[in-house]
Amino acid sequence: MMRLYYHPYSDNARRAVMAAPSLHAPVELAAVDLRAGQQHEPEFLKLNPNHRVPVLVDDEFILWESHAIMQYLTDKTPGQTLYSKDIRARADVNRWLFLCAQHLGPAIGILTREHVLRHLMGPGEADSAEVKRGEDLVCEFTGVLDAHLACRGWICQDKRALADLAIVTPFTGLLVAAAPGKLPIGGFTHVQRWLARMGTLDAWQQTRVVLAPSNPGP
Ligand SMILES: N[C@@H](CCC(=O)N[C@@H](CS)C(=O)NCC(=O)O)C(=O)O
Repeated sequence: MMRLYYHPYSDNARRAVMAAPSLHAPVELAAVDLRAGQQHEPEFLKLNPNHRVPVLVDDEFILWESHAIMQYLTDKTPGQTLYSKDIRARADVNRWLFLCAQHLGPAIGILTREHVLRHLMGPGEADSAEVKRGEDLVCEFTGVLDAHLACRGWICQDKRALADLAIVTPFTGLLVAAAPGKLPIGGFTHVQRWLARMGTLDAWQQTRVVLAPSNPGP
């Protein structure tokens, strides 16, 4: 049984967590208490010196970085259909994974920090220049995705792939749960249609971020 360290409110962890049931992979979840700083404890730093979740442990093999974990889990799963062996189809998935890791995820991350994390952990009010920068970047990359989805039901080759699981998590994560209306993507109708479709997946339902009123967040 592999072990996946995560936090329930982490969008980055969620894409790896979602991959596991999508693949029926034998993975047990282990929560890391980020608010208590457990990610800085020596035992955890041995797993990931970057003090971040997710981390996958498969016997003596330790893997951090969420997109790499998704790729590893799919490569380990016989007969899976989320990550093609054909080099061009695989490169197509990779392109969207890198867009997510390098551009889209960090852009949404700016707004998560300004609208959610600042209120929880300080230093308080959102910085309007940062909000504007985050919104511009989110709109730029979401616009590219929206145009791409205009004639497709899924991101890659019109079948569900790792790219869909990777990209949906920041779009539907902590920012949306804790600060509704702060993600400026309402006008992107093709992305909205794709998000609605993603919302019907069991893996998405099972890993949905639900913030209880008594629990203010991460
Ligand atoms: N690029 C990394 C990002 C991981 C990441 O930033 N995780 C956050 C939670 S969303 C974390 O563990 N933060 C704790 C910290 O920075 O100390 C990945 O995709 O796995």
